[in-house]
Amino acid sequence: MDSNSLKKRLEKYPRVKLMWGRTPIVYAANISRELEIDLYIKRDDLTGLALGGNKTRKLEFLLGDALRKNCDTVITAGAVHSNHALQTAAAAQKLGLEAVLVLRGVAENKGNYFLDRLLDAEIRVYEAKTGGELQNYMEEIQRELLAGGKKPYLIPVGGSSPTGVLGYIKAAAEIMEQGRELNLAWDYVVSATSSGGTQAGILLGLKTIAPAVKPLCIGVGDPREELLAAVQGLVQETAAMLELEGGVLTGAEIEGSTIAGYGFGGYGTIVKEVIEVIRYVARKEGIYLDPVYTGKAFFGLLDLAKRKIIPPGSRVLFVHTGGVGGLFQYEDLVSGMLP
Ligand code: 5PA
Repeated sequence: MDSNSLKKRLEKYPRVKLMWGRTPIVYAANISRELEIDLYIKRDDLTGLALGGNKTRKLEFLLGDALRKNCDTVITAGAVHSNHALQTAAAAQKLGLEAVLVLRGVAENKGNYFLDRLLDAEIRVYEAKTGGELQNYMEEIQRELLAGGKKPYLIPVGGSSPTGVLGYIKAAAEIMEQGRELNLAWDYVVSATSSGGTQAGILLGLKTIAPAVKPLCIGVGDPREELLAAVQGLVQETAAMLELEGGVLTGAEIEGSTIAGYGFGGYGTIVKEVIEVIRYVARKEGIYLDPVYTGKAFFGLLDLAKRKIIPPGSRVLFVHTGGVGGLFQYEDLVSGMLP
């Protein structure tokens, strides 16, 4: 199937425009020279909503669905520094919907949490340990709002529902179109993966329109089995929504594209090796990565290229999924790691 036919299939799902347009792809000339690969960066950190990031793409479809269902309030969840929560609150406010953020951790008045407060989002912070616990709190709030006559729309952690995945199916089509315009056939598309929605969209989208391109989705410390199960489920359900039965990936294909070993002890751990990578990319290309997702994913990319698992001469697209607000959440910790 070609990218236009894939985009046609997306048209039956409502979408609100939150992106400025297509995000740019830039050539990382200095890093390319050092790694002996051709490295391009897709600037999904520049989507145009709040601080930008991958959630904008998912929210275009999620909030399209919420508006079609006449909902008036959006509930979502994440860690206290969640990029997804910030993006959701910003998008909801812009569209005239109320936003309730269900956050876990310790609230400190900085980073994304501070930006959430500037948006006047309703924030509830819990000491929950897992995403599952947050889901229960969200459902409790949903019942509360329904009883009060509201029409809530619940978005899971990371916006990783099949409707959210549609955003990264569209991104896969965009990546292939831009490749054609640049006269480039991508060998690899590399991104961070956490709640699995971005990965599911990239895998299913590429498998459908560009099966020769190899996706490498780098885990950032979440439990691998849970991630694989989430991606498998999302791929299946999204394929059914778009009638892409031929595009469904096998468990082995999903496992093969899910790269472990770069979580540095677990989700949200801030480590010096990753800060070194953030400094390197900032110095070489003038682009900031974040310490929780894109910094770890880029560490993985550098390591795979140095070990020639990504062979010299490969054309590699790194998807910068945003998250720069995270640097300000951990300003003190990161400052202590600087030389
Ligand atoms: C996140 C996730 P997925 O969740 O779709 O796998 O995307 C991973 C990812 N890059 C990549 C950035 C900057 C991200 O923020 N963020 C979550 C959040 O709550 O912000 C879902 C965890």
